[in-house]
Amino acid sequence: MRFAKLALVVSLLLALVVPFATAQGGGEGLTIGFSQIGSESAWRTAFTDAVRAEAEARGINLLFSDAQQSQENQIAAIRAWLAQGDVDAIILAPVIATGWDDVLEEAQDAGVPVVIVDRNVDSDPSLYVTRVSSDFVHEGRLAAAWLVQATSGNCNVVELYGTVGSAAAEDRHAGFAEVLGLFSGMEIIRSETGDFVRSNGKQVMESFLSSEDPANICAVFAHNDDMAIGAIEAIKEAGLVPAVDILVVSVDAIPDIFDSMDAGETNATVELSPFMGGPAFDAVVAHLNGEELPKQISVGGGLYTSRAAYDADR
Ligand code: GZL
Repeated sequence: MRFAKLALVVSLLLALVVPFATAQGGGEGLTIGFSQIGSESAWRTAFTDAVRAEAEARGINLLFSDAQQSQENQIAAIRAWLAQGDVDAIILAPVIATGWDDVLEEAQDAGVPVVIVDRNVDSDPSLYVTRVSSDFVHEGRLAAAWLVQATSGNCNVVELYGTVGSAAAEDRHAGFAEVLGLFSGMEIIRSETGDFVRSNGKQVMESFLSSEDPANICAVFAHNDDMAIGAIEAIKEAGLVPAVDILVVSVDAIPDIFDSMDAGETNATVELSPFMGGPAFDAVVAHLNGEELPKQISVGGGLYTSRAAYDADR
């Protein structure tokens, strides 16, 4: 492997995302609407629980809407809060990137600031205060860098894609494909959406295993751990050994993936912090105090191949 490529791989594995520091705490007495995508994955549920706990700790009156992965439901919830006129701010976790201009303009016209969390919107940044999120492209690059070094740059990969049109899926794919493209022996031979859902991950992996020669599948890259866990079940039911016959790398670092790692059934996961509520509430408070904020506040996460390494970083 040429030195330059190796240097890139190592640099990606060592890169850190330094979160932007805002004033900590505050928000007591505020009423904030939280439009959450749904409960499609264990990470999403952990994210919801963390936001609720943070609001409780700060004395924030949190109005919560679970959109069941429907943008229509998210927009309806935001419009209801605007009509009631009883929210000081809105936190939006957008299911997909497009289609938010109108409702964000309505919120701005109503004087209700919006903070984007997690996935992205393709609307003009003037329509929201800031976005608190991880760097999805970096997550994809990290996963690819680990796979390149684990296979010496020779691997046919099947990809379990997240929700079509979501920034998380689009950007994880982009980062993963960018690094793979540097190595002629690395190729994504199949890619299909499992919508970030565990059962879909199993079904799609079953279809890969029945339509491809399993001996030709070196690894599976799942855009989240839930789909990876579904894929692990499919690999085992096909009589193959996950993490050995077919390497497994994914994103989120949920507790269940470390159970799989302990069992030797998965290889690596990239951490996605569920603790975005604090920075989001801090951004609301800062904005309401008239402070200027950057348009991106990052939460970081590294790649882990063992529970011990993950626990050591807590
Ligand atoms: C990514 C987030 C994704 C998680 C999945 O930030 O939007 O959505 O990786 C979840 O678990 O469904």
